[in-house]
Amino acid sequence: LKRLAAGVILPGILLLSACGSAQNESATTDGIQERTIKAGIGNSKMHPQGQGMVKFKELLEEKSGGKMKVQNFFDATLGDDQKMTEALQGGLQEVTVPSTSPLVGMIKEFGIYDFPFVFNNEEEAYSVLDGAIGKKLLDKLPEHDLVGLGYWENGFRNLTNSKHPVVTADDFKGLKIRTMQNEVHLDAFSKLGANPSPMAFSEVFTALETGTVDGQENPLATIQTQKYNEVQDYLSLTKHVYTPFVFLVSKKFWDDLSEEEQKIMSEAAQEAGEYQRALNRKENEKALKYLEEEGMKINEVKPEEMAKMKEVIQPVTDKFAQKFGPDLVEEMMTEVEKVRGN
Ligand code: 2Q2
Repeated sequence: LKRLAAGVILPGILLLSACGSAQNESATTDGIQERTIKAGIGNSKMHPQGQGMVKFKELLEEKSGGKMKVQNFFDATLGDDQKMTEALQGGLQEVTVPSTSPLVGMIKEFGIYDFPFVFNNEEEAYSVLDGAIGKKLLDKLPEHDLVGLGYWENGFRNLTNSKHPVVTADDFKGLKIRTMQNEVHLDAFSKLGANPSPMAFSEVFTALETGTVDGQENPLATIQTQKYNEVQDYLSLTKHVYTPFVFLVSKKFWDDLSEEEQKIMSEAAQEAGEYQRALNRKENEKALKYLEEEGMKINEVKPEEMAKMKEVIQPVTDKFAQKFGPDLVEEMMTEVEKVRGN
């Protein structure tokens, strides 16, 4: 009888507890429906941004009890930043995490992040992005059928080219440089005497390989994962702009979510963003060593030369500050001074 009882009772208890936990599980996830989220980026899966998307997928699937599934697409297979952002606006894709720079044609205020030599380090950038200013810009997204869940890190941009080292402000003269599709970058490189050529990210490697352009500028992890070292001889550590990524969600999709679904999606994007920023900084350190081992001729740029570059570009910054909102620019500079002063 004991054996029988044990036989019957135990599974019964297990069944009950299973039901119970199943019951609990459905209780914690009853505001969550089965959903599939197409998430596309331009970088590769191995890039810190790609690893951030893998983390986002893990976190959201875990938080939703497996109901909200993320399909990640890398290497611009769903298109470049502008195309994927338009797909979100049309409700054809749910998530993308572009640089803010190619979106300035749509949300002009994002252009303040393209001003050169504003931030000395990542902490200064985070104080602006994660504070009132960053939020002000995210709050402009819904009117463009987009929702912004925070900023990830593309990072400080450095120049590569196939002609010569860039050590002084004069060294940009005559270089054909690919830029993002962004009017501030275009004007700034023109002011330095370069010949800027705006193009989408996925076209850059071929343009460098064929010599259509002499150079490009991107953070170190991107230079490594895009294998630009195979078609570029010189790397100059200009650190001329800090570019953020912005985590975008289609508003059409977002408005259909329950409060609970919105909450866990925000949490997943935020937590994956913290992970991605830390990974990006680590990978940038490793990329520098890798690129040196791969034979790139690397040069630092002296602070006084950076100051000279900033001075040459100042008329461009002043022009766009008027366009993007002088108060907003003033607020950003004040925030940076405050953090720098601490
Ligand atoms: O130079 C670029 O275009 C890159 O910095 C990209 O903005 C970035 O890598 C991603 O937005 C590409 O999807």
